[in-house]
Amino acid sequence: MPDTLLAAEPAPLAFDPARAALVIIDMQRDFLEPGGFGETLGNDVSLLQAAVGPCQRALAAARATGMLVIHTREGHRPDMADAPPAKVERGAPTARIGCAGPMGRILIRGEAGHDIIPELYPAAGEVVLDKPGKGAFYQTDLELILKNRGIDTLLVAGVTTEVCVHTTIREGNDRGYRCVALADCCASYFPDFHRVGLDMIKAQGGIFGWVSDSAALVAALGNKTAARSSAA
Ligand code: C5J
Repeated sequence: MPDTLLAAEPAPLAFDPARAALVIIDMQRDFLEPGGFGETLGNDVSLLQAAVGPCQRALAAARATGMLVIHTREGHRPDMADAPPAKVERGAPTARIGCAGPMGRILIRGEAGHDIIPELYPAAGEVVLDKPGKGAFYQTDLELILKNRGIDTLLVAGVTTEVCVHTTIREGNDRGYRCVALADCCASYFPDFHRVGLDMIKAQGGIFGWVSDSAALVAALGNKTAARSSAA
């Protein structure tokens, strides 16, 4: 039974923390630090820093309840067999996916830039999900992991709001999950896209999800310490 009320738009959402997962999308050095994929595309990567502190607070609250935590990483196999040419051929020819950069080969698994930023580093036992595309469900075992854990609600954080966060929420919504974007835990290289991206989710009565934030999540989970382990 959902026993926890999350302040959200367009309406509060009742959910069961034991059946929810915090999904942190692509908080990787390649997107947040200079010299990575984000910067090679001409972006000001400092704009994404705004999401780090709120993500830390949401992550601490989720960990304290024993909630399932999933960290995703966008990237490709070193042989790039899983990288569609249509994706690779964009951007400056010397700074494309697979090219050498200051943090290793850009957006390639195992390279320094592909790793998650130290501030949000996964704890032992948390799921780290490598994905070749923008959506976390595409060509991954995410749906199987969620099914095996009885998850029905996704609390989604990370970068960027209008690309991988949006795609994942759209994919999750179509698969029947209640998807909540945690607004201050998400960020974009384009502040307007961030704002409008969140508006799109919650418009039309929540056409493909809800929008909440880290403070509301912390408040909702306030006294739910180790909900999952005590429910077991
Ligand atoms: C992008 C992402 N923006 N994680 N990836 O290419 O949003």
